[in-house]
Amino acid sequence: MNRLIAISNRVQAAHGGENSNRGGLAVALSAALRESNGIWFGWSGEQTDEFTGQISFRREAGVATATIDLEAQDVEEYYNGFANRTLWPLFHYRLDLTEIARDFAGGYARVNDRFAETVAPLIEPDDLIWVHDYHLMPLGQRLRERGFENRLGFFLHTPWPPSSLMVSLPGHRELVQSLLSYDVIGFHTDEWRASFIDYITTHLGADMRGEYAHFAGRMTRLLVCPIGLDSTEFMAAQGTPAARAAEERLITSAVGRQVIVGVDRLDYSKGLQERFLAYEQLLTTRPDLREKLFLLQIAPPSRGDVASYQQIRADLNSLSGGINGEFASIDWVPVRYVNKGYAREELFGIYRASRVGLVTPLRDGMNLVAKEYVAAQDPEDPGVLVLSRFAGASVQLDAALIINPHSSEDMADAIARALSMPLEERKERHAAMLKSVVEEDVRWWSARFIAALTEGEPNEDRPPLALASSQP
Ligand code: GDG
Repeated sequence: MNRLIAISNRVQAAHGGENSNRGGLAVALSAALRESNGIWFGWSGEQTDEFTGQISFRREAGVATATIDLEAQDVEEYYNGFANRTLWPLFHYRLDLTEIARDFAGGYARVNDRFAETVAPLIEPDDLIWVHDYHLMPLGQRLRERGFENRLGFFLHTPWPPSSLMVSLPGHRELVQSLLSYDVIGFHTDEWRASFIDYITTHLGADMRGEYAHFAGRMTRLLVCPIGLDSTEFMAAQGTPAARAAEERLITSAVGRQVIVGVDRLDYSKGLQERFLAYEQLLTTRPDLREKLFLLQIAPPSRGDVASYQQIRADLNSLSGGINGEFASIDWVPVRYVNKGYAREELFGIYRASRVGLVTPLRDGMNLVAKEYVAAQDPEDPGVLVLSRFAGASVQLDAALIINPHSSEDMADAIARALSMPLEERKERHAAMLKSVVEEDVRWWSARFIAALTEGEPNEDRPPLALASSQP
């Protein structure tokens, strides 16, 4: 296997902790990086007075990491700015929250240049380079400009928005065009890929032949490659003291009531307000269910420097307070709303103790919580997943109760149906979903992407190389 260089905004292998999402990407990439003696390059998360390009090398859990510090202005314009205040809302169809500012775009270009400049000396001619996510879209082109002809791949972890939204971003053409410097671009679903194809054919005049986009003499494979869970690692939590303690603690405190659980980063894309409103609707229209259930919402804060995230936090405090004020009794609190993170093993126990898993984003590239909820269930007595049709996960997990998160009534009905679903139906639905969670896991995902990226790898879809050179 050629050596792999993974590049992402943050290097997750280097940072653990309760709020981190170490499970998925870190494990998948770490395995591939170890196997190929590769390197994971990214921002350290630290700020420095003046950018020096100095790289800190470390080895963690057998993975070589290389990180750089960024200046305060970089963090403000590139990370808090263009990445989190422009691209994230735009890519989640939230034009109302998308902030357009030239400083942000400038900071984004500068940091992508800084990444290219700093990682360049680490790259050997045969290395495979795999860039991750919306923070680093132009990086491939920046490397090509520096003369690198390595195989370059890019994976988008978010949705790709419809072209009618994409064109509201100043400089959208240059940005999307820069993506066509990669050899492979991966998307979670056909829908995100189709939106991308619509954009490049309509606005750039690119030409699609099979899975390949042809543009300016290059061809780029557009791959649907849904990320999976590290199901082996996650399911190994079963029976550990931490998982058991969390499960027992929740069951004991539930005193016979059914638990409905939600676990989400505190983010407007996750549809938390709509979820709380649907739950309120359920308590209003089904008085018979009151006192027989409660909603446990775990929502560790994220991106607290961005105003829209402060706003959602305030909204949720007020919504949960309102529901509790209206419906609680002396020994029943209908919403347990927790703004802190739990260790992964504890999460396993919490999912397992819950009869309903509520995953109701308004828009989500994939959503790994849905897969975690399925993986944590007891196959002999599984809970029911209620899943938004707007999460990429709904393609593979179509045996969930699929809902429209914009409809409180739809969501409330699905929760009620989940609570009374007969054991046989629960088992059937769960078995179908578990199969996909286990078979299409995170190793399957990274192996699939790396196979597409590796030149010379057997690949029937791939047109002969002569085709590429015959392009204008
Ligand atoms: C992006 C895309 C795509 C949450 N609370 C705690 C905790 N978490 C973990 C979950 C899960 C992860 O965070 C969240 O992953 P998601 O996939 O749900 O969402 P994003 O963070 O938005 O990720 C998404 C993903 O990239 C991968 O491509 O699926 O669509 O938006 O693993 O368990 N982890 C711990 N404690 C918590 O309290 N330890």
